[in-house]
This record gives sequence, C-alpha cells and structure tokens, in this order.
Amino acid sequence: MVRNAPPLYVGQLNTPDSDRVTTAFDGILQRRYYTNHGPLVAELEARLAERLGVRNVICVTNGTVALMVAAKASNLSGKVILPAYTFPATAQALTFAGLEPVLADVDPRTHNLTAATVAPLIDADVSAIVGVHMWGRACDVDALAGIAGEHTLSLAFDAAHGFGCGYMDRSVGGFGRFETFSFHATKILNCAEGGCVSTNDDDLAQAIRTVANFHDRPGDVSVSLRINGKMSEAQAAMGLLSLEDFDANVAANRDRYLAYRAAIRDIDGLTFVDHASDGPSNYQYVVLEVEEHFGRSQEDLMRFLQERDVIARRYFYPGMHRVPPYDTTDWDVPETDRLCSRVLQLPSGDGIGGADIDRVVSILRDAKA
Ligand code: T4K
Repeated sequence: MVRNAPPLYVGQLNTPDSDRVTTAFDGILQRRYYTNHGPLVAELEARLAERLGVRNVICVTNGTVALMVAAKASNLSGKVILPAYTFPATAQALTFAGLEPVLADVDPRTHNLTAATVAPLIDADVSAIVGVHMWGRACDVDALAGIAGEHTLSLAFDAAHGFGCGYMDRSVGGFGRFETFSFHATKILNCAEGGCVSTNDDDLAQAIRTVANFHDRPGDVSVSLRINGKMSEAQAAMGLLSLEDFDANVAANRDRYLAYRAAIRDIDGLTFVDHASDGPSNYQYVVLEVEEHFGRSQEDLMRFLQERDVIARRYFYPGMHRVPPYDTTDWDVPETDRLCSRVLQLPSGDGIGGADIDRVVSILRDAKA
C-alpha cells in the first residue's frame, strides 16, 4: 500500500502553542508547587464553574475518578441504572465505588438513556440513575428528573463528552446532583489527563473534595473512604490554556462537522449522526451509522479506512454488557447491540482540514460496494 498522508485520528489533540505552555510551566517551576490544590487548580476550578454556571467544580485526575469519587461522596448504595451504550469507564467507576451497575438500553436516535428505557429496571434496590450525554448530546434531563423524582432516586450525569454542550438553553454541568467531565487528551477541553465534578450542592462538593484527597484541609467532612484523585498543577496549566482556546476550537470543530455532514449525507447506506439542534454543542465527535445496505459491515469499513491511514474507531464495540465483569447477566439491550455493530467515529479534532475531510469521504465512497 502506498502511504502518502499522515494517519488521521479520532480526537486529534488541540494543542496550545509552545510559548504559552513554556510560560505556564516556568511559573510552576518558580513556585515550586506541583500538586495538592495549587493556585492553577484553584483558578481552573473557578473558571470552569463560571463557564458551566454552577456553584462548585472539583478538579480531579481524570473523568473515571471524577465519577468514582462523586458516587462515593453521594452515599449511593445498591443498584445504579446507567446506559449499556457507553465507554466502560461509566460502569467501572460505579463498580469501584461499591455500586451495582444495572444496564439500560438507549434511544436509537439520540443514543441516550430515556425515562422509558429506565422505567422497567427500577426496583427497591435501585438508588440512582446515571445518564450519559453521548457525543455531547444532552439527555432529556427533564424526563429523567421526572422519573427519578417519582421513585425518590438520585440523578447524576456522566458528561465526559459534554463540555460546552447544553439542553435547550441550559448548560450541561448543573443537572442532577452532580455531573462529571473528562479532560482527557482527546477531548476538546483537555488537561492531557484530567476531569472534574460539577455540582450546585455545597455539602456534596465538600464531601467530594474530602473523598478525592487524603490530605486534611479546612472544610473536610466525615467520609467512609478516601483516595488520591488530585489534579496536578501541570494538568491545570494545560486545562487553563485549553479553556482559553475553547471557543475557537468549537468553531473549528463545527466547520469540520458541517463539511463532513454535507459530503456524507448523500452516501447511500451511511447515516450521519447529527449533533443536537436544540442546544449548544462542542461538535467533538463525528459519528456514522453503517447500514446493512452499505454493502460492508462496520468492521469491514473500519479496516478499509484504517488500511488507508484513516484511523476510524468503533466506540463502544462489542458493548460493555458483553465483556467482563458485566457479561454474566443477560441484559435486554437490543438498541445498544445494534449501535455497537453499526457506529463508527471518523477522524476529528485539530489539524483535520478540508483536504483531509475530502480524502476520508473519497475513501468512504470507494468503500461502498
Ligand atoms: N465516560 C465516558 C462516556 C467516556 O467516553 C470516557 C472516556 C470516560 C467516562 C472516562 O474519562 P477519562 O477517565 O478517560 O478521562 C478514548 C479516551 O481515552 C477516553 O477519554 C474517552 N472516553 C474514550 C471515548 O476515548 P481510547 O483508549 O480509545 O483513546 P486513545 O487514548 O487511544 O486515543 C485515541 C487516538 O488519539 C489514538 O488512536 C491516537 C490519538 N492520540 C491519543 C493520545 C492520548 C494522540 O494522537 N495523542 C495522544 O496523546 O479512549
């Protein structure tokens, strides 16, 4: 195979220019303060809270730990309902927090949990519902709040994909008891690795701060278990720079999304998954569904693309419900199975220009049998 172009990845890094990184890291070296709620973490928390319109943001090591510590600090118990169609971290974080994940199916159009998919799974052992704003599309938070309220359940959201997204005119970040974000390298807002919990509940925020840090600090409360989930100053420095660039990066993502969408819409057998039109989006992911009449399976198309250095991904194949430790139950999640065998993510993020999109689309057209 002739290779004439660099590989294109899902979630290419948005990188701040090196002069700004050097200045920020020089500051850390001069202060000789690397971690444990340093000034950059405090500043990042304040800026994130302002941006999300919430009272409290607690920055931690990554999005998985954010969900783990928030679930632990919320004193949830027993079973927690979450979507089967999600990155394994959502369930694994809850398992680490001592909870029993119960996997619900999702809506085929939005790829999100709904009140209808949750309802049949509620029993006396369920204490909470955790929605996931898949690809940044906010869940129907009002419907989920309705069913949670009816059964006196806690409601929370894994907003790993959702920074800068919204539900109608409300920003993701303030829904439910808490929401958790990922600032992994591949996310539009990134700290290299990082994450945060957002909540309007001041008492819960204090409990999360205590659970996430062994070091005693004023305001700590009594909790049953603690862990080291601290964000470092280096991570916060990257996050602050990324936040400065955030609006420009969203605008660039939107241009890429619209270019892909216009070019792919007429390829018979590929369904382009639109971002929500009823609220803001960060346009982070470019998502396709491969229909049967495309003539190639999702796996076959992924390989075809990858052999041509287009490193498409099939999140979340084969589905968390099909791998340990969750595969011992016979979950009734047909839409999740359908999505796991159809969905493909195309290269996205910084450095993907118009010519790259033309190249990807031309390979998709060549792949059509
Ligand atoms: N909840 C949900 C719904 C999530 O989707 C995630 C994570 C979480 C919770 C947990 O959040 P974190 O604990 O991760 O903060 C990626 C990301 O690692 C993960 O954050 C994300 N969701 C998931 C959907 O995708 P991988 O293992 O497929 O990605 P990775 O690291 O292989 O990167 C993808 C491509 O990007 C690579 O093929 C190469 C390129 N790349 C990657 C890195 C890290 C680079 O070019 N440079 C880099 O530095 O999971």
